[in-house]
Amino acid sequence: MPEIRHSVCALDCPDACGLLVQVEDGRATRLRGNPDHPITRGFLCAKVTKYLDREYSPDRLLYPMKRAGAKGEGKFTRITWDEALDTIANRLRRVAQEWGPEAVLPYSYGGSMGLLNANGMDRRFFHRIGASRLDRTICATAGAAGTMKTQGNRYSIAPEDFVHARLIIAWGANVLATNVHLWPFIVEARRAGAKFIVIDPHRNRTAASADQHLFINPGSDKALALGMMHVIFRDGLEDPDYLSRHASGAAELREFVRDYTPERVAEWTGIDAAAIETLAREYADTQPAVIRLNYGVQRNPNGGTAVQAITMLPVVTGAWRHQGGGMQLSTSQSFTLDRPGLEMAELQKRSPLGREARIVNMSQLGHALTELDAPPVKAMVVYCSNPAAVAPDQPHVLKGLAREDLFTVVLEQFQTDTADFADIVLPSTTFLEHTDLYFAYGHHYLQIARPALPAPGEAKSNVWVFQAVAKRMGIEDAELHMTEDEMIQVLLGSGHQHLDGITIERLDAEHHVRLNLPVPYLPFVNGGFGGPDGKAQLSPDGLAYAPPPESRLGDEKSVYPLELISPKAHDAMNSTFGYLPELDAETAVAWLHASDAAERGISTGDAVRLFNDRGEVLARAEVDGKTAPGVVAVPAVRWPRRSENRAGVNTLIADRLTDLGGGATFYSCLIQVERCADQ
Ligand SMILES: Nc1nc2c(c(=O)[nH]1)N[C@H]1C(S)=C(S)[C@@H](COP(=O)(O)OP(=O)(O)OC[C@H]3O[C@@H](n4cnc5c(=O)[nH]c(N)nc54)[C@H](O)[C@@H]3O)O[C@H]1N2
Ligand SMILES: Nc1nc2c(c(=O)[nH]1)N[C@H]1C(S)=C(S)[C@@H](COP(=O)(O)OP(=O)(O)OC[C@H]3O[C@@H](n4cnc5c(=O)[nH]c(N)nc54)[C@H](O)[C@@H]3O)O[C@H]1N2
Ligand code: SF4
Ligand SMILES: [Mo]
Repeated sequence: MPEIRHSVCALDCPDACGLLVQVEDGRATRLRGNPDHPITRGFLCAKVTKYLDREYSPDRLLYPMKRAGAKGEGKFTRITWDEALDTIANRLRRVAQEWGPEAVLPYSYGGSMGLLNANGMDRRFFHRIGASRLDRTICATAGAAGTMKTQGNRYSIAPEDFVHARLIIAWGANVLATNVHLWPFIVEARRAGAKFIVIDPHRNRTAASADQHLFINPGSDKALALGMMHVIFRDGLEDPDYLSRHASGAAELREFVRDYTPERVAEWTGIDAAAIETLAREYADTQPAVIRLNYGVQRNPNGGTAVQAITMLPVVTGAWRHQGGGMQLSTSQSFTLDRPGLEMAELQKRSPLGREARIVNMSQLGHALTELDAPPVKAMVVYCSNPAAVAPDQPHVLKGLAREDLFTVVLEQFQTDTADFADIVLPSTTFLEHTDLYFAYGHHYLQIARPALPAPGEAKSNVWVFQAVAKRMGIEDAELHMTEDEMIQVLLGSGHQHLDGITIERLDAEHHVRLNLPVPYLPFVNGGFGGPDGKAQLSPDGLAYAPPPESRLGDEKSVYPLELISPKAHDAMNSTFGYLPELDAETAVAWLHASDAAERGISTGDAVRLFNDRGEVLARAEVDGKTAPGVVAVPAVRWPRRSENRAGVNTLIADRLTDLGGGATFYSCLIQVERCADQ
């Protein structure tokens, strides 16, 4: 008889699906979505439906290894865990003695969303040794900062409430690819008559399925939001009662947006003035109206203030009053777990450093590894991330990783490019093999997962590794040797009302437990904003629009005429499935507009080179009008080692930061495209 075990998908996705793993004779034979999970509803995305292939892939890393060739070459020999742990403990100790503990840099992001394995014992370990602190900016900090500016907190409506909306705008949000469990709620709303509009520079599957798709120039969303507010105030479509009770700065905002006429905004955004007028009026006149904003809008130098401006819209129109109205960017702040208690920044005081360590921005890793001084980075420990593929300014990242004097440890499931540059590679468990607690950034259910499958070979969880290294370094502090359940107890012990009644026993019994939020959950129906006066902040300080410097309208003069975006691939999860050759069908492709292709003598299927001063990337052209003229899209992220010249799309992308939140600006890049000569 097959046994069914519960788990949770740990990939970096808002849906945080509940999983059912069918196990026969100790081996998983089927993976499916939990039909009882109110958001998962029994189905999974295409990539995780096939996750057992990844779980049992012959390419899984099974044993600790040490480097046996040049950095980057990928030659390794098997060693024991004893040797691996001793080497790491000795090198980290030596680096700290010689250069100071801040010469050690942790590097991690979203390979797993598990709180214990990616945001728990690792943090305690690095704080306790006094390592540099990593500012984890690569994905969402610009949007978080922009939301905070307007709302003062980051609450969002629940996905279930989208069914009540009568107008839904997916704004820089590729729902069908990156958040597919929202889709059934959108379908239900549309059946009841809702209109679905997509604002995106790329006609992806979501845009192609919409009632209306507005092609927007990358990085011009702030201008569009200001233009919409111009029309709304000009035509008296705002909600004066909501504004007077729950917002401050509305009068200044009204003055400020007078300059943002639809005609002016049309020039920046590439959306014609009449369409901007219609969009604004439809948005203000239709209730409930909801904006599904996603992180696509904030990966450009205007990204933080763009989100700040967009989050003003439902305040101005009072959309927050209605069930199914308002905004969803991330639901994560509703999970008021005791994260500080888990991470224990105070352990820095107990470290040899004795104070707070310096902060290194992960979006500028190339700079950190090649230019940072006092102290330079001399040791790096990478887990849940593949910076050689995902970080901007790839040439400098690879140059830094190739440094002979840099000691690099990589905890991985697969032999990524980053692992190729390691001195020591440690085999990691997958989410099906270890215990963890999961919040979600697209719904309101907290979940626990216990190991559903045995770890293959000698793979270990990150929690185990950081505890073991601490022991080898002679660090016996109890905080570094807690059990996983003790760490979960800490997380649940914040005392916040959203966690009322949620215990580890309940999580184990029910697998997913809804946060203690009212039904329906209307976060701002009666105000409730987090600013000092409890009101939404509409002051337009810092909101003036200028095109991104590195864009066709930008002031950074460039000989490169095309704007490059590299949004998420449908069948990928950042670089997580990059070992699969079949993924190249999506991630080795450059979508070009027919006019740009014709000018360059390029047809579908041609080998092309994309280049700028930073480097060159090889791809295959697809010409089909999925972008507007002047815009090229390359779905991300291909493993550099899968390409002929070991250069992924991030080769072309600068390490410039966003205006708020210090985020990466992946979707702000100028390039030229050429047909490869010899074909
Ligand atoms: N299938 C799949 N799912 C994923 C991921 C994946 O790699 N693949 N990655 C996960 C991660 S880490 C994240 S952060 C989320 C992200 O989820 P999303 O934010 O939905 O994904 P992105 O592709 O980054 O951006 C969304 C859309 O924004 C568009 N866009 C780019 N620039 C602009 C702009 O300036 N303005 C506007 N309006 N739109 C713009 C892109 O063309 C894209 O269609 O998805 C998660 N889910
Ligand atoms: N050009 C371009 N670049 C981008 C983006 C883009 O849209 N375009 N998106 C950016 C965004 S939004 C993000 S979030 C980043 C994502 O960047 P990352 O979070 O670094 O990338 P992933 O590829 O999701 O995962 C990294 C690795 O984690 C490993 N992993 C998974 N689980 C575990 C575990 O439990 N333990 C250990 N040790 N390892 C584990 C996986 O095997 C995988 O190789 O990429 C960014 N880079
Ligand atoms: S990647 Fe997202 S949609 Fe796919 S199974 Fe995981 S949580 Fe669900
Ligand atoms: Mo992300």
